[in-house]
Amino acid sequence: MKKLLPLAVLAAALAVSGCGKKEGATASGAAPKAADGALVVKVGHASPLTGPQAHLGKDNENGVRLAIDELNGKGFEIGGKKVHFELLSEDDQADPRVATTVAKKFVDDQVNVIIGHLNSGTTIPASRIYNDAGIVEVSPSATNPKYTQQGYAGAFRVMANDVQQGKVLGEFAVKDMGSKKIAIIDDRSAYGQGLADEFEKAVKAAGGNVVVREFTNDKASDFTAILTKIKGVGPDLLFYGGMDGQGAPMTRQMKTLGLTARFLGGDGVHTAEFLKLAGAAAEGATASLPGVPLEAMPKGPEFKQRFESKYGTIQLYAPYCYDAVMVIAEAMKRAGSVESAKFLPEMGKTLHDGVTARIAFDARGDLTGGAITVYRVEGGDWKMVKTIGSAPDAAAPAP
Ligand code: ABU
Repeated sequence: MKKLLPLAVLAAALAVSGCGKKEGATASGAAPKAADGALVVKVGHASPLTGPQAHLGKDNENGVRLAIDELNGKGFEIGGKKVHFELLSEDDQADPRVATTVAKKFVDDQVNVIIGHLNSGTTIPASRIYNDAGIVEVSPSATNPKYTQQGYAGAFRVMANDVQQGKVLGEFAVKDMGSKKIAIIDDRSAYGQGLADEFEKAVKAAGGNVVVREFTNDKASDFTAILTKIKGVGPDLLFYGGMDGQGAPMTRQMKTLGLTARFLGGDGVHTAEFLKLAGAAAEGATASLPGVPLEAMPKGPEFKQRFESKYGTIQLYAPYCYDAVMVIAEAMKRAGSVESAKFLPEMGKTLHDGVTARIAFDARGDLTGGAITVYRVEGGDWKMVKTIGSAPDAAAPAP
């Protein structure tokens, strides 16, 4: 049991109860009001909105935006008062240093909650700042387990993590794909390296053989040197821990070099952008999603239609961002308050039938029973191979 209230939240709780602080006020200021008199709830969102991951960052931002627009559109009330959710979105450039600057800005802006950041490498350092300020953070996409292992009371995640994902991928490579000689490349990011480490552990536990391990970085575009070296070892599978901006050109360069190993990656390559960038070289590529297929969820297809009619093709994490906002809104509603000191205890009681899963959190703030789905590119599209782990209980009654 690690969920201890941070000092800032305890201080805010005392201020609320002892000093008659106004409902909706953040840790250091008065409650802002919208033009119609509604209480303003500031939702901070951070992701890379420029650079090679901008397509994913915009996807996340639009997932948050859709949720907020729908809540505002239906006149959502908290504690009997109409609230207006306001999106404050910042570009962290997928850079840990920029992310901490963004986090400090959000603290200064007195946001009520954070949805983000997109990357594990930005989420982990930023989370310390949010914890110190007593701000609740829900990550829709950062899968490195360390994020929720730091003991921060306000840190939550709405998808499975890379211990779960790496285990499934390692076992899948050895048992399902029958791989005998496995090569690994990672991008040295918290996500890419962390997932590759978990994958390697699982391969070895399943009796598999890792014959070579190389690394690149999350800005690279030319992998000729490491792929040539790897070709010399003759692997039958190449696992890449990293994002689509590198994974896609890597598959093209594998073809050019005559490296016939099958390509396997994590959620960072399971995107629409990967298909576009890799073209014909994507065919046969396998990748995972730390969740269940959207189509398999009761509200999934309808969400997809609603989202895509406004923002275009879902890249990857938009539905998780949408769910993250809804989880927060419900916790605030149950608490009758938008103050973290009051709604944080409600976060642990979450039982939300979302678009992506039936969402509940364990003591660390991780999604309970997170499933992993394996996909393969066939005919130019991602096709589900199998889902491993807890399937959502669609029939369960809503709370
Ligand atoms: N989950 C993969 C992309 C985001 C991250 O964890 O860095």
